[in-house]
Amino acid sequence: MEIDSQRIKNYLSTEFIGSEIYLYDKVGSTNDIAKGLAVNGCKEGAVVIADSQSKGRGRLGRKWESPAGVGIYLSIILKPERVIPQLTLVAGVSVAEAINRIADCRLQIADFKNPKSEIRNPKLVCVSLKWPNDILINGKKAGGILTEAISRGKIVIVGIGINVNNPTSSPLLQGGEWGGEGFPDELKDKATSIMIETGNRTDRNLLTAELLNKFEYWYRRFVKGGVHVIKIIKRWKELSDTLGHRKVKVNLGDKVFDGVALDLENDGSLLIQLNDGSLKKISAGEVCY
Ligand code: BT5
Repeated sequence: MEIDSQRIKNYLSTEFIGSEIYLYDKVGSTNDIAKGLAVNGCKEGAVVIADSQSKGRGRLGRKWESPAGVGIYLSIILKPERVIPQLTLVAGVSVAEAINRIADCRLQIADFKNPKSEIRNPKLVCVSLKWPNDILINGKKAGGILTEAISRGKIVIVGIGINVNNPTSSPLLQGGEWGGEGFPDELKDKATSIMIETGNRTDRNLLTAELLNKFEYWYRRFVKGGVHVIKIIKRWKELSDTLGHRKVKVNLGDKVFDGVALDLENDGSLLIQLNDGSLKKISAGEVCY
Protein backbone atom coordinates (compact mmCIF):
# COMPACT_ATOMS: atom_id res chain seq x y z
CA MET A 1 0.00 0.00 0.00
CA GLU A 2 1.20 3.51 -0.81
CA ILE A 3 2.16 5.99 1.87
CA ASP A 4 -0.78 8.30 2.35
CA SER A 5 -0.73 11.24 4.75
CA GLN A 6 -4.48 11.05 5.37
CA ARG A 7 -4.24 7.41 6.39
CA ILE A 8 -1.34 8.22 8.68
CA LYS A 9 -3.37 11.04 10.27
CA ASN A 10 -6.33 8.69 10.80
CA TYR A 11 -4.16 6.57 13.07
CA LEU A 12 -2.41 9.44 14.87
CA SER A 13 -3.28 10.26 18.45
CA THR A 14 -0.67 12.98 18.93
CA GLU A 15 -1.01 16.65 19.81
CA PHE A 16 1.89 18.11 17.88
CA ILE A 17 4.10 15.42 16.35
CA GLY A 18 2.76 14.94 12.82
CA SER A 19 0.41 17.94 13.02
CA GLU A 20 1.93 18.86 9.67
CA ILE A 21 3.03 16.10 7.32
CA TYR A 22 5.06 16.88 4.20
CA LEU A 23 4.88 13.82 1.98
CA TYR A 24 7.15 13.34 -1.05
CA ASP A 25 7.49 10.63 -3.62
CA LYS A 26 11.27 10.96 -3.91
CA VAL A 27 13.76 13.28 -2.24
CA GLY A 28 17.52 13.43 -1.76
CA SER A 29 17.34 13.15 2.03
CA THR A 30 14.31 13.83 4.25
CA ASN A 31 16.70 15.35 6.83
CA ASP A 32 17.76 18.01 4.32
CA ILE A 33 14.16 18.85 3.37
CA ALA A 34 13.31 19.06 7.09
CA LYS A 35 16.23 21.43 7.75
CA GLY A 36 15.03 23.72 4.97
CA LEU A 37 11.49 23.75 6.34
CA ALA A 38 12.66 24.27 9.92
CA VAL A 39 14.83 27.30 9.20
CA ASN A 40 11.93 28.78 7.27
CA GLY A 41 9.81 28.72 10.41
CA CYS A 42 7.82 25.52 10.20
CA LYS A 43 6.25 24.28 13.43
CA GLU A 44 7.79 21.91 15.95
CA GLY A 45 6.50 18.42 15.31
CA ALA A 46 6.25 18.76 11.53
CA VAL A 47 7.27 15.54 9.80
CA VAL A 48 8.82 15.02 6.36
CA ILE A 49 8.17 11.61 4.82
CA ALA A 50 9.39 10.22 1.50
CA ASP A 51 8.63 7.01 -0.36
CA SER A 52 12.28 6.87 -1.48
CA GLN A 53 15.53 8.77 -1.10
CA SER A 54 18.32 9.14 -3.63
CA LYS A 55 20.81 10.47 -1.06
CA GLY A 56 19.56 8.89 2.16
CA ARG A 57 22.42 9.06 4.62
CA GLY A 58 23.63 7.62 7.87
CA ARG A 59 26.20 9.01 10.26
CA LEU A 60 29.58 10.28 9.04
CA GLY A 61 28.22 10.65 5.52
CA ARG A 62 27.52 6.93 5.11
CA LYS A 63 24.78 5.87 2.68
CA TRP A 64 21.30 4.75 3.79
CA GLU A 65 19.69 2.47 1.19
CA SER A 66 16.20 3.88 0.64
CA PRO A 67 14.38 1.97 -2.12
CA ALA A 68 10.85 2.97 -3.14
CA GLY A 69 7.66 1.26 -2.00
CA VAL A 70 9.06 -0.74 0.90
CA GLY A 71 10.56 1.44 3.62
CA ILE A 72 9.82 4.28 6.01
CA TYR A 73 12.07 7.33 5.64
CA LEU A 74 11.03 10.25 7.78
CA SER A 75 12.39 13.25 9.65
CA ILE A 76 10.81 14.92 12.68
CA ILE A 77 11.45 18.63 13.25
CA LEU A 78 12.00 19.52 16.92
CA LYS A 79 12.76 22.80 18.64
CA PRO A 80 13.78 21.72 22.13
CA GLU A 81 14.45 24.38 24.73
CA ARG A 82 17.70 22.74 25.74
CA VAL A 83 20.09 20.46 23.94
CA ILE A 84 19.09 16.91 24.55
CA PRO A 85 21.88 14.49 23.68
CA GLN A 86 19.69 11.47 24.34
CA LEU A 87 17.18 12.21 21.53
CA THR A 88 18.52 9.35 19.44
CA LEU A 89 17.67 7.02 22.33
CA VAL A 90 14.15 8.47 22.55
CA ALA A 91 13.71 7.72 18.86
CA GLY A 92 15.16 4.22 19.22
CA VAL A 93 12.76 3.28 22.00
CA SER A 94 9.83 4.67 19.98
CA VAL A 95 10.79 2.72 16.85
CA ALA A 96 11.27 -0.55 18.75
CA GLU A 97 7.97 -0.21 20.59
CA ALA A 98 6.10 0.71 17.40
CA ILE A 99 7.50 -2.29 15.51
CA ASN A 100 6.70 -4.57 18.43
CA ARG A 101 3.11 -3.39 18.49
CA ILE A 102 2.31 -3.15 14.79
CA ALA A 103 4.49 -5.40 12.70
CA ASP A 104 2.59 -8.22 11.16
CA CYS A 105 -0.03 -8.44 13.85
CA ARG A 106 -3.52 -8.51 12.50
CA LEU A 107 -4.41 -5.56 14.67
CA GLN A 108 -7.96 -4.35 14.32
CA ILE A 109 -8.49 -0.60 14.35
CA ALA A 110 -10.55 -0.84 17.55
CA ASP A 111 -7.61 -2.55 19.23
CA PHE A 112 -5.19 -0.07 17.77
CA LYS A 113 -7.05 2.84 19.35
CA ASN A 114 -6.88 1.12 22.72
CA PRO A 115 -3.32 1.84 23.87
CA LYS A 116 -3.45 -1.06 26.32
CA SER A 117 -3.78 -3.67 23.59
CA GLU A 118 -0.26 -4.91 23.02
CA ILE A 119 -0.56 -7.65 20.45
CA ARG A 120 2.89 -9.03 19.93
CA ASN A 121 3.59 -11.05 16.87
CA PRO A 122 4.98 -14.38 18.04
CA LYS A 123 7.03 -14.77 14.87
CA LEU A 124 8.79 -11.45 15.34
CA VAL A 125 11.37 -12.95 17.62
CA CYS A 126 13.22 -9.94 18.87
CA VAL A 127 13.35 -6.19 18.22
CA SER A 128 16.29 -4.66 20.03
CA LEU A 129 18.46 -1.56 20.14
CA LYS A 130 22.17 -1.34 19.50
CA TRP A 131 23.93 1.70 20.91
CA PRO A 132 23.71 4.39 19.82
CA ASN A 133 21.37 4.39 16.82
CA ASP A 134 20.59 0.95 15.37
CA ILE A 135 17.31 -0.94 15.42
CA LEU A 136 17.87 -4.67 15.14
CA ILE A 137 15.45 -7.47 14.40
CA ASN A 138 16.76 -10.90 15.28
CA GLY A 139 20.22 -9.35 15.55
CA LYS A 140 20.31 -7.74 12.08
CA LYS A 141 19.94 -4.07 11.26
CA ALA A 142 16.38 -3.14 10.27
CA GLY A 143 16.52 0.56 10.98
CA GLY A 144 18.70 3.49 11.88
CA ILE A 145 18.45 6.96 13.35
CA LEU A 146 20.31 10.09 12.28
CA THR A 147 19.91 13.02 14.68
CA GLU A 148 21.24 16.35 13.46
CA ALA A 149 21.20 19.75 15.18
CA ILE A 150 21.27 23.10 13.40
CA SER A 151 20.93 26.75 14.47
CA ARG A 152 23.21 26.14 17.47
CA GLY A 153 21.06 23.28 18.72
CA LYS A 154 17.81 25.24 18.61
CA ILE A 155 16.52 23.00 15.83
CA VAL A 156 16.98 19.24 15.93
CA ILE A 157 16.08 16.92 13.09
CA VAL A 158 15.49 13.29 14.02
CA GLY A 159 15.74 11.17 10.88
CA ILE A 160 14.45 7.61 11.01
CA GLY A 161 14.79 4.87 8.41
CA ILE A 162 13.08 1.48 8.74
CA ASN A 163 13.23 -1.50 6.37
CA VAL A 164 9.61 -2.61 6.35
CA ASN A 165 8.65 -4.69 3.31
CA ASN A 166 12.06 -5.17 1.66
CA PRO A 167 12.42 -8.69 0.20
CA THR A 168 15.61 -10.69 0.66
CA SER A 169 17.03 -10.16 -2.77
CA SER A 170 16.47 -8.19 -5.93
CA PRO A 171 17.81 -8.49 -9.44
CA LEU A 172 21.02 -6.86 -10.49
CA LEU A 173 20.61 -4.29 -13.21
CA GLN A 174 22.64 -4.45 -16.40
CA GLY A 175 26.22 -3.59 -15.55
CA GLY A 176 25.98 -5.42 -12.24
CA GLU A 177 24.50 -2.52 -10.32
CA TRP A 178 21.94 -3.21 -7.62
CA GLY A 179 18.56 -1.76 -8.53
CA GLY A 180 15.69 -3.15 -6.54
CA GLU A 181 13.86 -3.32 -3.27
CA GLY A 182 16.13 -5.88 -1.62
CA PHE A 183 19.57 -5.23 -0.17
CA PRO A 184 22.82 -4.80 -2.07
CA ASP A 185 25.27 -7.67 -1.64
CA GLU A 186 27.46 -5.99 0.95
CA LEU A 187 24.46 -5.58 3.29
CA LYS A 188 22.84 -8.99 2.84
CA ASP A 189 24.43 -10.53 5.91
CA LYS A 190 23.83 -7.63 8.26
CA ALA A 191 20.58 -5.97 7.10
CA THR A 192 17.04 -7.22 7.35
CA SER A 193 13.44 -6.00 7.13
CA ILE A 194 10.26 -6.64 9.06
CA MET A 195 8.96 -8.67 6.12
CA ILE A 196 12.06 -10.85 5.91
CA GLU A 197 11.76 -11.68 9.62
CA THR A 198 7.99 -12.19 9.77
CA GLY A 199 7.16 -13.34 6.25
CA ASN A 200 4.39 -10.78 6.02
CA ARG A 201 3.88 -7.25 4.77
CA THR A 202 3.26 -4.44 7.24
CA ASP A 203 1.13 -1.36 6.53
CA ARG A 204 3.66 1.49 6.41
CA ASN A 205 0.95 4.08 7.23
CA LEU A 206 -0.04 2.31 10.42
CA LEU A 207 3.56 1.77 11.48
CA THR A 208 4.46 5.40 10.73
CA ALA A 209 1.53 6.65 12.81
CA GLU A 210 2.36 4.37 15.72
CA LEU A 211 5.99 5.45 15.59
CA LEU A 212 4.91 9.12 15.80
CA ASN A 213 2.47 8.29 18.63
CA LYS A 214 5.22 6.59 20.61
CA PHE A 215 7.72 9.33 19.81
CA GLU A 216 5.42 12.05 21.17
CA TYR A 217 4.76 10.00 24.30
CA TRP A 218 8.46 9.63 25.09
CA TYR A 219 9.59 13.06 23.83
CA ARG A 220 7.08 14.90 26.02
CA ARG A 221 8.28 13.04 29.07
CA PHE A 222 11.86 13.49 28.10
CA VAL A 223 11.80 17.27 27.79
CA LYS A 224 10.44 17.43 31.33
CA GLY A 225 13.80 16.00 32.47
CA GLY A 226 14.60 14.51 35.86
CA VAL A 227 12.91 11.23 36.67
CA HIS A 228 11.40 11.06 33.18
CA VAL A 229 14.87 10.85 31.65
CA ILE A 230 15.71 7.97 33.95
CA LYS A 231 12.54 6.21 32.77
CA ILE A 232 13.53 6.37 29.12
CA ILE A 233 17.06 5.24 29.90
CA LYS A 234 15.53 2.30 31.78
CA ARG A 235 13.27 1.48 28.81
CA TRP A 236 16.22 1.69 26.42
CA LYS A 237 18.14 -0.73 28.61
CA GLU A 238 15.23 -3.18 28.59
CA LEU A 239 15.24 -3.11 24.79
CA SER A 240 19.02 -3.14 24.51
CA ASP A 241 21.08 -5.63 22.58
CA THR A 242 24.34 -3.94 23.60
CA LEU A 243 24.36 -4.20 27.39
CA GLY A 244 24.71 -7.28 29.52
CA HIS A 245 28.49 -7.63 29.62
CA ARG A 246 28.72 -8.08 25.86
CA LYS A 247 32.24 -7.94 24.41
CA VAL A 248 32.54 -4.84 22.26
CA LYS A 249 35.03 -2.98 20.15
CA VAL A 250 34.52 0.75 20.06
CA ASN A 251 35.94 2.82 17.21
CA LEU A 252 36.56 6.41 18.22
CA GLY A 253 38.16 8.23 15.34
CA ASP A 254 41.45 6.41 14.77
CA LYS A 255 41.41 4.68 18.18
CA VAL A 256 39.88 1.28 18.93
CA PHE A 257 38.95 0.21 22.46
CA ASP A 258 38.19 -3.39 23.48
CA GLY A 259 36.08 -4.21 26.48
CA VAL A 260 32.62 -5.14 27.72
CA ALA A 261 29.53 -2.93 27.62
CA LEU A 262 28.48 -2.47 31.24
CA ASP A 263 25.78 0.16 31.34
CA LEU A 264 23.97 3.09 29.74
CA GLU A 265 24.48 6.31 31.71
CA ASN A 266 21.65 8.77 32.27
CA ASP A 267 23.23 11.20 29.80
CA GLY A 268 22.98 8.52 27.08
CA SER A 269 26.65 7.54 27.02
CA LEU A 270 27.86 3.97 27.11
CA LEU A 271 29.98 2.71 29.99
CA ILE A 272 32.65 0.24 28.91
CA GLN A 273 35.00 -1.76 31.04
CA LEU A 274 38.23 -1.95 29.07
CA ASN A 275 40.33 -5.09 29.01
CA ASP A 276 42.78 -3.56 31.52
CA GLY A 277 39.89 -3.18 33.99
CA SER A 278 39.51 0.60 33.69
CA LEU A 279 36.14 2.20 32.95
CA LYS A 280 35.52 4.38 29.90
CA LYS A 281 32.48 6.49 29.16
CA ILE A 282 31.71 6.87 25.47
CA SER A 283 29.30 9.51 24.25
CA ALA A 284 29.71 8.99 20.50
CA GLY A 285 31.29 6.31 18.42
CA GLU A 286 30.89 3.03 16.63
CA VAL A 287 30.28 -0.19 18.52
CA CYS A 288 31.09 -3.55 16.92
CA TYR A 289 30.44 -7.06 18.23
C1 BT5 B 1 22.22 5.05 10.42
O1 BT5 B 1 23.52 5.43 10.17
O2 BT5 B 1 21.88 3.94 10.72
C2 BT5 B 1 21.20 6.17 10.27
C3 BT5 B 1 20.23 5.95 9.15
C4 BT5 B 1 19.20 7.05 9.11
C5 BT5 B 1 18.38 6.99 7.85
C6 BT5 B 1 17.25 7.99 7.88
S1 BT5 B 1 16.12 7.74 6.59
C7 BT5 B 1 15.36 9.26 6.93
C8 BT5 B 1 16.48 10.24 7.27
N1 BT5 B 1 17.00 10.88 6.06
C9 BT5 B 1 18.28 10.54 5.85
O3 BT5 B 1 18.98 10.93 4.88
N2 BT5 B 1 18.70 9.70 6.82
C10 BT5 B 1 17.67 9.46 7.81
P1 BT5 B 1 24.81 4.55 10.44
O4 BT5 B 1 24.80 4.04 11.85
O5 BT5 B 1 25.95 5.39 10.02
O6 BT5 B 1 24.64 3.30 9.50
C11 BT5 B 1 24.88 3.37 8.13
C12 BT5 B 1 25.30 1.98 7.66
O7 BT5 B 1 24.17 1.10 7.72
C13 BT5 B 1 25.78 1.93 6.22
O8 BT5 B 1 27.15 2.22 6.12
C14 BT5 B 1 25.46 0.49 5.83
O9 BT5 B 1 26.47 -0.39 6.30
C15 BT5 B 1 24.20 0.19 6.62
N3 BT5 B 1 22.96 0.41 5.84
C16 BT5 B 1 22.74 1.27 4.81
N4 BT5 B 1 21.46 1.20 4.40
C17 BT5 B 1 20.86 0.27 5.17
C18 BT5 B 1 19.55 -0.24 5.23
N5 BT5 B 1 18.54 0.19 4.46
N6 BT5 B 1 19.30 -1.21 6.17
C19 BT5 B 1 20.26 -1.67 7.00
N7 BT5 B 1 21.52 -1.21 6.98
C20 BT5 B 1 21.83 -0.24 6.08
